[in-house]
Amino acid sequence: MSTTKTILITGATSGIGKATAELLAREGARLILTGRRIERLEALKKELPTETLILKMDVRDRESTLTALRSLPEAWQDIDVLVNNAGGALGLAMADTAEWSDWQTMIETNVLGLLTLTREILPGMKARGTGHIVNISSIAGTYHYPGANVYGACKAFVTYFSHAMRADLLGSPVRVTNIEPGMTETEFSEVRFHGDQQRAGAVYQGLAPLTAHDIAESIRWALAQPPHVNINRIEVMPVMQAPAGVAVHRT
Ligand code: NDP
Ligand code: 8X3
Repeated sequence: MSTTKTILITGATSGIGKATAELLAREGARLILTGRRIERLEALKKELPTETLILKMDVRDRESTLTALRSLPEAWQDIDVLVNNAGGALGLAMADTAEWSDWQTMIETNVLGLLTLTREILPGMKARGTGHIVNISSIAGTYHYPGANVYGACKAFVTYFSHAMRADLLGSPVRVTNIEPGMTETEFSEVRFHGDQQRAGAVYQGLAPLTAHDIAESIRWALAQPPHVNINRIEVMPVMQAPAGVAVHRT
């Protein structure tokens, strides 16, 4: 990867976003790291061996997100790579009992937040004739499981939108990659279960889940391809997880 690439990663305060920042920093990229927990970004910036700019950003807040992006110093405005990673699940309740606020937050973060960043940054990439957008979707966007209703639908949106952008961008050198991880041990489950660490820990017991670094490595590989190659999608699961068919209820 060229050492001159400027890469913006949303949700770099933990998990996949943080691991991606750490990996790409070692490759020499200049990083713009965003998230709500600015103190974590400040600590991460100190550890990274590369030029790094941090931005406090809540992707649900479109106005302040746009203001932050438009206030970037001139030398940081030409973003070569956007990693739309900020997101997550809230709750695992069935559709008849799920919390409305959880649904709303998931849509605002995983769908609208990703659209805000993309719509703002993509025109510059297209005008400059260079760029790569990496969207972090999920296997939940392809394979249903009970309680993933709106989370899975958000990720199905991300997967569809990634492929639709490829169609829109045909004829432009701008690339789009959709990453679809399975179970990855991060703060994901702690967030999903509203801070219940015991319930979150149980998700990863008795199996070897993916690590955030595993997914960062997929992102790094997709970015490292020569300019004529577009990796459309990467679906990754732990060996100990598999799509296991259609369920039947018997009386
Ligand atoms: P983490 O909870 O560890 O990280 C989530 C990141 O998203 C944090 O940096 C968080 O930052 C950021 N974020 C959440 N909400 C907002 C917001 N409103 N504004 C800005 N940033 C936000 O989970 P993961 O690393 O696992 O999740 C990263 C992505 O990977 C998500 O899109 C998730 O859906 C996806 N994914 C995860 C899988 C897994 O099993 N872990 C599998 C498949 C996909 P902060 O709270 O500081 O704002
Ligand atoms: C997270 C992956 O399998 O927990 O998107 O839904 S899974």
